[in-house]
Amino acid sequence: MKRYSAFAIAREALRGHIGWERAWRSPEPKAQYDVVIVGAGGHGLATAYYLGKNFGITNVAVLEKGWLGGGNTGRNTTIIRSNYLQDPSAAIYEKARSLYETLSQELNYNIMFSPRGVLMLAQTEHEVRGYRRTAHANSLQGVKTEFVSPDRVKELCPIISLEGPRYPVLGALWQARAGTARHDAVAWGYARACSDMGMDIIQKCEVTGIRTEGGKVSGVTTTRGDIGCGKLGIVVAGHSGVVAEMAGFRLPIESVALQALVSEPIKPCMDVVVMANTVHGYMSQSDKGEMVIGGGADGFNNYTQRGSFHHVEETVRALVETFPIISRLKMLRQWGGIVDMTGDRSPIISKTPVENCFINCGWGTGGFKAIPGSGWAMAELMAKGASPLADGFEMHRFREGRFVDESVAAGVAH
Ligand code: FAD
Ligand code: PYC
Repeated sequence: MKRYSAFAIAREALRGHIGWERAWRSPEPKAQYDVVIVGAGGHGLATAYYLGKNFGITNVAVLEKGWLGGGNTGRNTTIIRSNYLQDPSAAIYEKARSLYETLSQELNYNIMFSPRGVLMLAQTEHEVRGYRRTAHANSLQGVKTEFVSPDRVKELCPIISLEGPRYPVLGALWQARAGTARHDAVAWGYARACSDMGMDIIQKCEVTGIRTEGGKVSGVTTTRGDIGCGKLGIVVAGHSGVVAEMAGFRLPIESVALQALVSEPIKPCMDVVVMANTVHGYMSQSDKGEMVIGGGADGFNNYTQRGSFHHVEETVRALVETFPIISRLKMLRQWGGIVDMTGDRSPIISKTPVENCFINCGWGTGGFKAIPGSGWAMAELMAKGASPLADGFEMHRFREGRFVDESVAAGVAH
């Protein structure tokens, strides 16, 4: 694959852009692969990429029922941070954040990583104590965060109202190297790199069944025919329960809609990300100038990719009291994604009861930030049978009561 560069842009500009190649191939599925990954979201594609890059395993197919990146990866609000509380979480989220820092160069694809900093506002004494505790835990974990004063919050984000009609801003957990990235570019960049390594990314190919022989996975049934495989990775987020059932096991996962919205574009007014979890809303400004906004998840299980109206109203109300400047902004569009929630709000990266069948799911409302670290861990687990980064995230932890409780750090009420 030809490299993208400033020189290539200049060359193509001069010759009418006739020389750009397709970013990835669209091959017909083969009868057999060493590894099949179900789901071409960020986590599935990153798994395939690190299988090739770190372990030289390239006879890989990634099967996607819709279009690449069309699930939650292309629907999220792109917040990247690693300020979690528990050690296993800090390890995998910080690995992901640090990989994001150089991902554009590594993939030769501009994922527009913007380490603009994330503020998580503390608006009650309880939150102040909680975030101070997180900052202490993070310093022991080697994750750079700090608890900052209201004055510093105002300095970092002048459009915030510190008083608020209901809750004052008492401080914030600040991670300066956290930020955002262009969500679908992350999927596209990994896809292009996988295709370049000879892997097959097959879109419009829904997995409808999982075949086993003697308790071991042997392949999948799809809308484009049967495909055999030595190992299978299920990485389908909101549909994890459905696909696990095809393999004959159940997951402690609930699927609900989480939604987001964007405003009309305005001049630059905010160069950090703010999460206000008490009033409950979060906001950042995109490079186009739109305010990117999100709130809570639906309170009932569903598979819609829309979300309900009352969340839009509650979220906008919360953000208007935090940022009065946006009160007359028009909202442009709204959408939703189906997120996969576990009881402890931590992911599952695990072997399953079916031999050679692995699962990566449960990222719920917060998996975009984890994509590179999750792919790294899942690839290692699939190639070697164990990964230090996946330790603690096994699915049997729920049976044994070994939770990795991140319900506060998840940052989104559910
Ligand atoms: P997906 O991107 O959903 O990919 C799974 C793929 O599997 C889909 O493309 C789907 O079509 C495919 N699939 C399903 N079933 C089958 C089948 N049977 N056969 C073949 N393919 C199948 N996280 C953050 O870190 N920061 C945020 O700011 C943030 N904001 C969010 C805002 C919203 C509105 C939403 C919905 C989510 C947000 N998240 C955020 C969460 C994040 O988007 C997800 O955790 C993450 O994108 C999950 O990636 P994935 O690759 O596992 O899933
Ligand atoms: O995990 O940081 C997060 C997040 C923000 C919005 C949705 N998820």
